[in-house]
Amino acid sequence: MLALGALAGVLQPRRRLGTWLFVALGVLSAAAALTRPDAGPVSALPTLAAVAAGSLTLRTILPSRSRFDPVEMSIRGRRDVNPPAQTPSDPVRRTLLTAGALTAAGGGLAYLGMRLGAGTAGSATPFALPAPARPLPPLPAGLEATVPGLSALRTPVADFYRVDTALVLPRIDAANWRLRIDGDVDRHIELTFDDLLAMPMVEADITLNCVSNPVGGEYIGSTRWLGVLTRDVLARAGVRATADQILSTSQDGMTISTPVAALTDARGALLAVAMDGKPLTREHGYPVRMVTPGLYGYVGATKWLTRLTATTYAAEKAYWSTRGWAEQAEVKTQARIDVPRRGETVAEGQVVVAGVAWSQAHQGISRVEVRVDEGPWQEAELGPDVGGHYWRQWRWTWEAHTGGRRLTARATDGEGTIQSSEIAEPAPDGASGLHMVNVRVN
Ligand SMILES: Nc1nc2c(c(=O)[nH]1)N[C@H]1C(S)=C(S)[C@@H](COP(=O)(O)O)O[C@H]1N2
Ligand SMILES: [Mo]
Repeated sequence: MLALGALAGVLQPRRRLGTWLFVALGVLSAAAALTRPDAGPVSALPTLAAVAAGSLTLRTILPSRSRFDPVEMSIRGRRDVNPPAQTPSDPVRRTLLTAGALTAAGGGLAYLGMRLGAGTAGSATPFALPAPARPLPPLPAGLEATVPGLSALRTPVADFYRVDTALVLPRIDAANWRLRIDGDVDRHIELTFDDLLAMPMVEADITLNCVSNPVGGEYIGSTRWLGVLTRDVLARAGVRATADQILSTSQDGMTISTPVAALTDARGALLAVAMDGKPLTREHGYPVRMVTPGLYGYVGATKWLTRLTATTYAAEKAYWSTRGWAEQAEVKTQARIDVPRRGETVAEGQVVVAGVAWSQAHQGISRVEVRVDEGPWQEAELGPDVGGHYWRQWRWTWEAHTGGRRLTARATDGEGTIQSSEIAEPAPDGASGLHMVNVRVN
């Protein structure tokens, strides 16, 4: 924006091209703002104000060409036998002062706007969480207490990764929130937030991960969710047998498609209202989001959910399906090494190697093995079992000998299948390959 502002200033003396540049950018950004799904006529106001401010600024600091005419200025300078060095009436000085004041005012306003916008970023109106019909026992203590650097068994909400297309977080008032269920169903229905909370509440420990997570990456988090079963909600509308996809829509227009089967089978897909014992934060989908065990977030975890449409994969394509990502994608089994870190130098002797592993689509983790360089695979000790939809911590004690070493981990799922060692990029349906970490032993 600074560069464009400077460009406008340079262009302005030529037929007021600077003003036209502002107008052109204004039209472009007003169009962008007005075509947002939740836009109203006022969405164009900030842009109009910006164009007006920009043009006014150009007029104020570059009033006309002649004042900057170098010839005129030099004549004026010669005429002043004893020029009052730099009076405020000096056009250059006045221009600089005006421009400086306007820049400061603009910066202040921008800062104020950001503060106002961010003021409620994390907070949403709290509500009393209903009790689950069958509460789960508390989560067991994880291995992180004894292994510094290991991912906590339960990811704190503040550390939970965030991935979405929302430039501005949707601001939803739970009291006005409605969930529309339509498409190929027996009855089109609409649920209020209270309707939802009145249904049987379910607690579930589920690990969520992003399809764009590279091998060893950070786009994964695990927590205890509270919500209603997606299948209970869909049953109220009666999804017809001809539908194979539920297209879910977020307040901001983002769409995600999920197989009907994944939302209605025994895995227990949820419409969640809380994570880690507290209402969802705005970042994570307040007031209601989907959580579908075994599927990557982009095909099962719609945040700011407002609509469920029963349809078919042949008829409707979701946001990412038209942008190079697979229409359907199950989470791939993976093991990640958290400690030691890549490039770390460790002391010779006993070194704890530890991490997490997950296989939400294949009954959780039954084994994790580690090897040093091309050595034999050695079985790691597993942390507490929180169920097949949740990641599992692991740790292994290594007798480390000096030199550059490569640690590799691999997981075996609950069905006995070893994870794929074939290297695949995240696109189109999730990364695969073994996580390797190079360390130095001294
Ligand atoms: N409305 C909406 N929901 C969304 C997305 C989005 O862009 N918009 N991104 C999805 C993706 S790609 C992932 S991985 C998860 C991430 O959820 P989190 O940000 O709560 O961790 O949300 C999913 N739900
Ligand atoms: Mo994602």
